[in-house]
Amino acid sequence: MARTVWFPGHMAKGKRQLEALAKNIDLILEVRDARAPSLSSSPLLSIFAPKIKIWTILSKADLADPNITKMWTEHLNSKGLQTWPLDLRKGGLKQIRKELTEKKPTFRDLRMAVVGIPNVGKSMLINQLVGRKAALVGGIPGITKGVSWFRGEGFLLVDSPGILDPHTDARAHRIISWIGSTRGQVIGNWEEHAKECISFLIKRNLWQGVELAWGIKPEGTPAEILENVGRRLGKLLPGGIVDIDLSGKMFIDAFATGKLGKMSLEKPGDPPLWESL
Ligand SMILES: Nc1nc2c(ncn2[C@@H]2O[C@H](COP(=O)(O)OP(=O)(O)OP(=O)(O)O)[C@@H](O)[C@H]2O)c(=O)[nH]1
Ligand SMILES: [Mg+2]
Repeated sequence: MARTVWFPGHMAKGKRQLEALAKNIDLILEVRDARAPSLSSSPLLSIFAPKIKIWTILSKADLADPNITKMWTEHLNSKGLQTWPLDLRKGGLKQIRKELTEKKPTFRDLRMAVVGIPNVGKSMLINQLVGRKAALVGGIPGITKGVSWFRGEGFLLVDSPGILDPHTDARAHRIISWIGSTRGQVIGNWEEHAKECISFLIKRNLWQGVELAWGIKPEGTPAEILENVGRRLGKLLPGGIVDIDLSGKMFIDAFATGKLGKMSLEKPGDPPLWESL
């Protein structure tokens, strides 16, 4: 029987470790995925004192619709969260570094915690800020397993494991798997995930990227469309039958890594995404 959410032991441990050091933090860097900034917000912010300032990093901005990212940036800024949309692979953190220098206390380093759900780019942000490959980065969620400190010029940063809220609606966890932030296979099978994602994209008028990438039209049932994806990608079993499970995985992986074009799943003020599943 498939579990509905993914909350392995290292998340519970990471949360306890962060709670233990929360009172030593001057600034929180919360990393969210620019394609779904509300869905990908961290469930951990409540462990920090409310007076601690939060900066929001909208990572993977290169995979999101730039106009919608601009709307999010304005929206989050207006809520008092200083917001930075970034392609963390490229850098562009000069302004952040400058502002961090201005925030440094006189007699000690500035202490920051980097928090966020899995696979949003927390460790990559740390590497960009310290200017070297210090933290382990990887394309699957659950790479960072514990809390560790890194030193930059005038600041200390704590990296933490990606942590999900196990109490969030199971449908939210399914969408989180589309952006690569939970282990999809833990919460369902690839075929079902892909079919749900296909019907969501068609319903939301977000199919153009798939058509451009693979020349597949949004015609037929999600099952038929997924079969077309499998044929297009050559994912065939002996006898020419499409390997539907593998095709589903390929579809979700391509979506998560931006191969199906720039896509934003939600706008500020939208009802929770999972309600439309
Ligand atoms: N396209 C794109 N990819 C990014 C960006 N930031 C991170 N990535 C990719 O996202 C994946 C996850 O990056 P990590 O830094 O390991 O993410 P994390 O949040 O530390 O992940 P966990 O430790 O598993 O929670 C890697 O494959 C990165 O190359 C970005 O801004 N744009
Ligand atoms: Mg990490």
